[in-house]
Amino acid sequence: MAITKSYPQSPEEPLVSKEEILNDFRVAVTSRHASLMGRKEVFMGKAKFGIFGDGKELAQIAMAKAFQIGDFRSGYYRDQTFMLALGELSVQQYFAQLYAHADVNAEPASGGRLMNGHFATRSLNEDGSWKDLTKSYNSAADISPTAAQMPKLLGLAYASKLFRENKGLKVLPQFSTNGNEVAWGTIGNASTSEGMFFESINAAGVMQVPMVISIWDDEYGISVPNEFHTTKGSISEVLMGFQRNENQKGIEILRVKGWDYEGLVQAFKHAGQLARKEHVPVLIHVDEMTQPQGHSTSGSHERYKSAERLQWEKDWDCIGKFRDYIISAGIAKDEVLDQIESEAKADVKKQKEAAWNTFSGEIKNEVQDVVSLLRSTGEKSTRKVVLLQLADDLSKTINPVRKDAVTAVRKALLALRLDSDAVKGNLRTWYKDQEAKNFDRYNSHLYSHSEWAVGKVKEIPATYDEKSHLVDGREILQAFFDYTLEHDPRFFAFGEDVGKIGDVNQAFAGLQAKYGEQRVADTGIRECTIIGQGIGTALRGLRPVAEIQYLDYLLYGLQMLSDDLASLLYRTKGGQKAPLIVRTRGHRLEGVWHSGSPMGMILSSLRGMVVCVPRDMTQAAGMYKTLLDSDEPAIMVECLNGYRLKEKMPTNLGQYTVALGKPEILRDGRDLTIVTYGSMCRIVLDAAEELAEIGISVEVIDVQTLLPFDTYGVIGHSIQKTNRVIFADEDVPGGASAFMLQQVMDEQGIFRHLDSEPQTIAAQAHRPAYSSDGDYFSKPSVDDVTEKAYRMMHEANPKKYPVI
Ligand SMILES: Cc1ncc(C[n+]2csc(CCOP(=O)(O)OP(=O)(O)O)c2C)c(N)n1
Ligand SMILES: [Mg+2]
Repeated sequence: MAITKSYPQSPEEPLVSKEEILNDFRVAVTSRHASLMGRKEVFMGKAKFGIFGDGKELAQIAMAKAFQIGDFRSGYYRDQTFMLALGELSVQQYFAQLYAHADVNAEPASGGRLMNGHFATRSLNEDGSWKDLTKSYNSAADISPTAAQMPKLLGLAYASKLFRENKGLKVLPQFSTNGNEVAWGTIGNASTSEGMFFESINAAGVMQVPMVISIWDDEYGISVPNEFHTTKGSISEVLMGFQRNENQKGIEILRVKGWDYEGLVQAFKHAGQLARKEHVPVLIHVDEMTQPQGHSTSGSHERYKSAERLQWEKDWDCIGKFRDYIISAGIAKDEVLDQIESEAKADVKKQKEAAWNTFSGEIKNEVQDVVSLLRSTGEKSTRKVVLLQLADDLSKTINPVRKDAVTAVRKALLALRLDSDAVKGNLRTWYKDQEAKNFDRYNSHLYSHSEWAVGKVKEIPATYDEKSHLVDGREILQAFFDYTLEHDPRFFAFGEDVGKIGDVNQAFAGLQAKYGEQRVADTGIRECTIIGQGIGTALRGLRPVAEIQYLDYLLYGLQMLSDDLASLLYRTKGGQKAPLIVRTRGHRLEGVWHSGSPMGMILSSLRGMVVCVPRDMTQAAGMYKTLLDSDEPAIMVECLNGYRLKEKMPTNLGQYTVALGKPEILRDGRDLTIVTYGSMCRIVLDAAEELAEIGISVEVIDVQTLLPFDTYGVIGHSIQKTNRVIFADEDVPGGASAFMLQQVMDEQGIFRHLDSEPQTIAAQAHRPAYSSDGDYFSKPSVDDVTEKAYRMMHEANPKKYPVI
């Protein structure tokens, strides 16, 4: 091993008492037996997939010792022992997740929505309000993509820095005790090859945040050994340039073996103290770990590990080594350890059975209800044979799941289509009942259900007086941010060039000087971790605005937004929220990478977030206010070409709101409705003016938000009047214009009101070419909109509107 690091030790003062060591042994073997039995459950067909924490037990027990109330974890699927050691997971809950028990009382991390090995604590009360996070052990909700736990880890740690350094946050005692909380991360050795790992490590070193990141190194990432993952085959060795020294800040890097109980306890204790006290990031490379059962239930490691390696893993198994240590240190004899182990094993078995009985019991009851309903309905119906067959098949299903009962009922209802309501009424009622229950089990919580849902924020119109003068759009945002920084201590903003110059379009100009670096901050060029910084701080009760300089660069952060933020409320079934606002600017300006409008991409990947597309900065400021009064995560796409356009300064900035999901009619018309948003509003309004001159009356609607989409039915109402509609934007064809059409067709039943085929206007399928002509030939112009509308009218009345 190239680096061995020493950390302060005090041999005369025992780190851990005898009782604690024996308890640690109990936790370790409990966890191990949970892994062993978990794998068997999958092979018996009682669960679909399993991934376990065997081989990583000892380090996690050490980490749990250093983890304090108020701290946060952001880790991955191997961390069951840590969660068990903290008491934040019971073996029964562990198995409930393995079986996918769709009930938060049985499976509090995700209500059965996530595969096993995805851990989370619940930060929210049932009504969506925050709990006191300083009184609990906290674990951010895990996600599966490797290394994606890293960016939000940075944010969780950054929050401590803000809580410690920003005195204005003392008014929020339920989220922090003077920034003493450490954010603890875990990651597998192979996953450190991901870019977001390096981005997070670098940012942590720059920002000096209290984060302890542990690498569980078992030499493999599924079948691929370290030599294919990591330069020099050792992550701590390659990271040595980050090591802090007397003259330079950086990261404290420790290395310790996964079977070395004392070494682990010392390393984690030291790391925790350093991070907590001095806000220094620490990396602990825990190597020589094993995987007794291989990677997961999907395959066996005998296929790719040599006999020699497999033998080594047996010899260096951390629990075996722990046992040797306990015996050689004279703490306990073999018999005592055997006794502990057999008790632990029996306990795991008991809890596993309890989990299975509660999970399968519920389903068995549903199945029995359906079998008897099918039989009793069959007796009365003309389709007796079919129904009795369905009942028979269902009653014989081994390990039935909920779907088996529901699908039998749906098939029965189809078979009974000609039977009377009296015959099939009971089956129908059962199905309707279950539909509501299953919606709650599997589909709820994509958006907030709380009193702070965006739809519940009171609409307050902007006001103006005779002194309201025309200013650049960016000045409206600047005044809004100024007001909000003054009045809302939770609010802060960061991003590339946001701090000193107040963003590239100067909506924060002068505000860092006025409110300090904790409120308006520059970051490195690292979109992925800018998003993570936002998610982590929002998870801890703050209200960050994370800026992505141009919409086109959102792609770097999109994975975090999609996998983590957008799915957070859903995948925890209301257990966690992170009301982050992502601020960016897009639509038309200049060239391939500064004028994108990939709204379809956003819509497809960010369900669970609010998507605001304001046409100007007045609307944007009102939307920001609505979002800050709500508890939902959002993305705000400001118009890139709008910062210097003149708008009238409202008198109630920081107070007025914009109702989200409520389109605004910008121009009344009779012949045709054009629905649009963002920078296209002005283009469509200009086209409407041109069309008015030739006698075509166009109603122009700005949707304002794409998610939620027209929850007020404004567009359908307009189409009932005009009977014609075009959806226009500057995304690619089939992007957000197609989304708007689908929404109005499916949700507002407009088909019967249409006299013309509904149409879309979009940009060319390629990226926009550079400069004014590039824009004209790439993006929809006033001419394009006018002609498309005219052609629609020509088809309706060729005499009045001849071919042009
Ligand atoms: C982004 C992404 N790529 C690939 C995978 C599939 N995958 C799951 S675990 C894994 C190996 C991870 O190995 P390591 O980080 O060493 O953790 P270990 O499982 O060994 O503890 C891979 C490739 C994934 N989950 N996410
Ligand atoms: Mg590994």
